[in-house]
Amino acid sequence: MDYSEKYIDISREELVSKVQAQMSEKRFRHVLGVEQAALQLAEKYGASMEKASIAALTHDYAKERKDAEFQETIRHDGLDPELLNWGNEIWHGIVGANLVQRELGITDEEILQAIRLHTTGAAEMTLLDKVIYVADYIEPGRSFPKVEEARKIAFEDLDMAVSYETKHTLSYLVKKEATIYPKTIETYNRWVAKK
Ligand code: DGI
Ligand code: FE
Ligand code: FE
Repeated sequence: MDYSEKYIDISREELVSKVQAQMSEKRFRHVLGVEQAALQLAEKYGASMEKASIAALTHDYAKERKDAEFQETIRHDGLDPELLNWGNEIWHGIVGANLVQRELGITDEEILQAIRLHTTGAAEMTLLDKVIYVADYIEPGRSFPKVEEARKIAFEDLDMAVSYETKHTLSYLVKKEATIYPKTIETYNRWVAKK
């Protein structure tokens, strides 16, 4: 795909190499899978394919950074200090978006927000946020028991796919007795809970 240079001043190929340099081969394959799924969803639902490609390629850009770098970024960028109570799973999107902005020069707020929300979702999600959130869950490399069902729903009704993913992620976290990030609960209340 050719980028218009509106959102990033390098080509897709150059972005792919920069992303590859940040992560393991396995995670890089995941990222390419997310891009593939995101492009299909963007095409089906009418989101920007270029923004979907850039957000998908960068969504896990910071995932292999050390905790100390995230902690330093939270302090340096003046992000909510409450974030310091969390860990890589929550930081790599929310804090990672700032590293993407700084290091790759991406300033488009829609792209940055899709990166920020990709792990937890949110009560309010744009079409691009949903595309990235769902693509991350259904990309071709994912293999968990209900992934085929999630893929089917994703191409029938994107909001239902957000709901399906949120419900299953939350029940997985509860089963593990993981600490639930408040935004994850907000996502559940908006997209899953019966009104
Ligand atoms: O980065 P990926 O592995 O591609 O996927 P992701 O960013 O959607 O999720 C990363 C991890 O974050 C995954 O193991 C689930 C976890 N997670 C999602 N919501 C929460 C969470 N972990 C905690 N502790 N609390 C949450 O609310
Ligand atoms: Fe992630
Ligand atoms: Fe991911």
